[in-house]
Amino acid sequence: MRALSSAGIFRQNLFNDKLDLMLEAHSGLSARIVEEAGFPAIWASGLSISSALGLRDCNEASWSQVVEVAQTIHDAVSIPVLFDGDSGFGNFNNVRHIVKRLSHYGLAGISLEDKQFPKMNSFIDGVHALSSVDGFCGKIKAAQDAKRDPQFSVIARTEALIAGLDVTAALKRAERYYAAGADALFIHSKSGDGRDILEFARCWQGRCPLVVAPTTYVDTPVALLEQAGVSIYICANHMMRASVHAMRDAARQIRQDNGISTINPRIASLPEIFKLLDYDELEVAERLYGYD
Ligand code: SPV
Ligand code: MG
Repeated sequence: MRALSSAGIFRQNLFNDKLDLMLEAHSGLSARIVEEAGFPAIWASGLSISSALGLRDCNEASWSQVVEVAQTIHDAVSIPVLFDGDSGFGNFNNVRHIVKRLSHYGLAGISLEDKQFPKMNSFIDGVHALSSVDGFCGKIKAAQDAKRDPQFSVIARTEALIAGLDVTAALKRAERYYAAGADALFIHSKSGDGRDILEFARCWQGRCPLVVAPTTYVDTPVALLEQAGVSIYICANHMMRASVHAMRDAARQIRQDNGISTINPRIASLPEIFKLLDYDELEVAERLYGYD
C-alpha cells in the first residue's frame, strides 16, 4: 500500500473528530524543535517568517521568499506543513502558480485569506479591506484546480471579524467559500474572549472543519473550542516570539559582561544542536556510502 503523503496525513488531522494543535515555525531549526515536541503539523506563518527575515507582515517579503522558507521547513521535518498564503500575493493567477509549486514540493496545504493584496497583519489597528466574495471564490477554485496532489488542502480564511463585520456577515462569506470548494474554514478574530468564534462555530454546525488561531483569546479553553467543533488550533507565532525574548536576554547579557561566560550554561550546548540536527545519522550514512 502506498504511504500517505504529507498532505494526506494533514487531511486526516483536519477531518478526524478531535482538535489538533499546530505550532508555528519560521526556519528549519524552529521546525525541528516543533517536531521534536510532538506536534502533528506545522504552521508556516507569514508573520513569523516575515519577522525572521526582518520584514513586516504586509507582503514585504515576496511570495518566492516565503515559499522558499516553507520548503526549507518541509525539508527539515517529516510532519505536514501548512503554508500561510496570505491573500494569495495577487489574483487567482498568482494563487494557482503558488499552489502548483507548493503541492508539487509536497507541502500539505495552503490557507488563503479574503483580504486585498497587499494585506496587513490582522492585529495592526486600521482598515482591513476585504476582497470581493466573488473574487475570493475564484482564488479558492483556482487553488483547487492547480493542486498537483488531490490530498492538498485549500483552507479559506475569512477576515470578516477582523475587518469589523459581525458573525452573520462572517458566516455568509464562509458559506460562499465552502460552496466554492474550500476544504476547511479558518475563522479569524482579534477578540479578547473568543465569544465571536464560539458563536460562529455554533452556527457553522460542522459543515466543514474549522481552523482558529486564538492569539488574542488565549484563555478560551481548548476543550471548549473542541466541543464547538474546531478541528485545528493554530499557535501562530509563539516560536518566533519565544526566540525574541531568548535572543534579547542573551544579547544583553553578553554585552553587559563583555564576554560569554555567564551566558554559556544558559543557552543550548553545541551537542544539543548536533543532536537536534541528527549529526549521528551522517556516520551511519558514511558507513553505507563511504566518505569520498
Ligand atoms: C500568521 O501567523 O501569519 C497569521 C496568523 O496569519 S495572524 O498573525 O494571527 O494573523
Ligand atoms: Mg499570516
